[in-house]
Amino acid sequence: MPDSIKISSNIHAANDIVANQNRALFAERDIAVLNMIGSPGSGKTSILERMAARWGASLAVITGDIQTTFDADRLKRAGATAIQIETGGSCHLSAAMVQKALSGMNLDNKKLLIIENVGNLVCPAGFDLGESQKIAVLSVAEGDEKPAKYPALFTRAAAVLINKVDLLPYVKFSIDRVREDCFKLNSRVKIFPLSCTTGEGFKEWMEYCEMVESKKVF
Ligand SMILES: Nc1nc2c(ncn2[C@@H]2O[C@H](COP(=O)(O)OP(=O)(O)O)[C@@H](O)[C@H]2O)c(=O)[nH]1
Ligand SMILES: [Mg+2]
Repeated sequence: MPDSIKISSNIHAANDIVANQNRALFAERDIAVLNMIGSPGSGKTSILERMAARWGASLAVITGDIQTTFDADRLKRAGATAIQIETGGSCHLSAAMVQKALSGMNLDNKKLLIIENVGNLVCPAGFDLGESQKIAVLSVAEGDEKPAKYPALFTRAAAVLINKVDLLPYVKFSIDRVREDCFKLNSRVKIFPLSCTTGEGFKEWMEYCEMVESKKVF
């Protein structure tokens, strides 16, 4: 048992070294970076497509999946600058994977980079990629008890995007409960109810991104 604890702490220590190199690169290039984490199907790519419609190629995205380039293809079609990481099985992105992707990405004239992590509420929360902030995405169809059940992500997330609010008439989900549970874990968290279908909430969410970009919120 002690051996497995040691291996895990070595993995995190090795990851942290590369995450700090990524962070130094982002600071040098004056680019804000959000690490977007949520379940498969919560709407991460759909949110980014709406953002791409506004910011076009100045929005840079690194998107992670086990396999396929579907998401990067979608985001390029939506106008963003996008690159895909296929992890081949890993349930989260590591700082080294992001570093490798960055070597193939032109960051000139980019102010905001979003890393769409592999769909998973658990593992990605434990790996620093060098980001400015972690952003959690939770859709209303997943259930309002998820922040209480999966606190690692919701403790670390600077903002929680509650997506698919257009489905609220059809599912049992309390935004107030999510708000309360998230505040218990992190009293500074910002909550953004969103719908990619109707566009609800995007004005506020994109204003927040602009504040992160201009370093008005950390
Ligand atoms: N009703 C509704 N469906 C959504 C919304 N956002 C995404 N979807 C749908 O949810 C599914 C998964 O979306 P996707 O962006 O691929 O999720 P990801 O796996 O988190 O990247 C797709 O069928 C989307 O069309 C939303 O706000 N409302
Ligand atoms: Mg996706």
